[in-house]
Amino acid sequence: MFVDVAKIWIKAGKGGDGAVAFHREKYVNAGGPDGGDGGKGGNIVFQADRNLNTLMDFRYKRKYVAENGKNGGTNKCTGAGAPDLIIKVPFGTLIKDAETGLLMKDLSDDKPYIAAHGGRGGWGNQHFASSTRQIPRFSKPGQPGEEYHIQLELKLIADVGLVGYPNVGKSTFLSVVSSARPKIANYHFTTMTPNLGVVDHYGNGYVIADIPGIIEGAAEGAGLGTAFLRHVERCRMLLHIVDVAGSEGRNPIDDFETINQELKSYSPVLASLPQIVVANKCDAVYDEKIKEQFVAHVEKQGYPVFCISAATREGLEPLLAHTGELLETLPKTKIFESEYVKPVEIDVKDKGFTVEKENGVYVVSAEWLFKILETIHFDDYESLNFFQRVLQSNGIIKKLEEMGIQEGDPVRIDDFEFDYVR
Ligand SMILES: Nc1nc2c(ncn2[C@@H]2O[C@H](COP(=O)(O)OP(=O)(O)OP(=O)(O)O)[C@@H](O)[C@H]2O)c(=O)[nH]1
Ligand SMILES: [Mg+2]
Repeated sequence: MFVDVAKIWIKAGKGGDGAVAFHREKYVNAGGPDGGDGGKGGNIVFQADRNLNTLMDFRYKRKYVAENGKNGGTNKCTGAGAPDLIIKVPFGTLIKDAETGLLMKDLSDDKPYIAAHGGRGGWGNQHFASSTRQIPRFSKPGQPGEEYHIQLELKLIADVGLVGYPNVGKSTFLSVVSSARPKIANYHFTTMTPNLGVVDHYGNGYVIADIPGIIEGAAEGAGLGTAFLRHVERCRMLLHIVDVAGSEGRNPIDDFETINQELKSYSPVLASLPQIVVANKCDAVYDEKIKEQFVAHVEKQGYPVFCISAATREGLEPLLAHTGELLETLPKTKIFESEYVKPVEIDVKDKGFTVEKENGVYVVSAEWLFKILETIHFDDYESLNFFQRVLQSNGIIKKLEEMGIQEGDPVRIDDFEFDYVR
């Protein structure tokens, strides 16, 4: 079964809690705090996989929860971090925040994407000792993991999209220009799910997507509707296939206009893609005049048009060559830009802060800074440097100096206390 949309819930692991412990050793009195930090919770990671082509698995399993980090131990032992939970999806899967509908990531390459970050482990009491607080009897709990309701949406990756009425020969065309073997039959909606085929044109391969036929009113749900058009949305161009033999008594000009109208109401961007018009079933034309009128009609609108017969394979070569040449001039397959900004990043925009002096300690208050603080690893030089830069660039250091801070004076931010070093 082909499934191209799914809703799931993902939750990254919680960070392990920090430990409260004190150094114990024979003959050593009142050892310092040595409670280790909690380990990081597992992330939820999406990874595109070439062996997958449907989101069907997500119909059956809808909850994805990564493991929690382990708690910190004595002796400055950091708890073990939890492994990432990796979710495999087909190439071309869009990951959206289901609540806002905003795109988090278009998974169109091999790079893994962390959709939900595991919580950071809490600090053990080893970090909370300072000149004014030598016996910290507390540690920090691990941070919760991020969680999201996610909408997955597959948009196949192809260069060329085949569009047209049902039964005009789209699948037949795909079967004669590529090694794909879609179902072909003389009735409407033979094709119920998209098929991909690769055209090997003088070593310059391109991918064609064959989708179900479209009929008048498709935008309102007639026939199979227009939902399948999502699979040609990132195509670079369209081949618009029209039955010019009038095998079903319809007029090819009307068919052509109807389809273009349906494309437009689905997406103006899709409708404005370069189109090559393919007049198919030329072997079975009973009224040359209808065909000629059709060709004149589309040419007048500026479309290139090729008369072919997918059944007898006539006229394919010039069409494939022209398609290959046109593709060389077109931009690459569309990768959709992320629109989603994590709420924390929004909060951080407000960079106000206050500094007060309480019993000789410089106390810095700033909600946004607490959030950054939670992400800092104080054992890590890079991380610490980053934190220094944050304090510097937001004027906090300047403010402390204005207040007369001296080397070695204690500074407290949230629960974290450290000695000021120039
Ligand atoms: N005479 C003739 N018949 C053709 C040609 N191309 C396709 N057909 C026939 O037209 C019918 C429909 O072909 P399909 O390839 O299944 O058409 P489709 O556009 O994929 O149809 P849907 O999947 O239902 O939208 C089949 O009976 C084909 O054999 C052609 O060039 N000439
Ligand atoms: Mg078909």
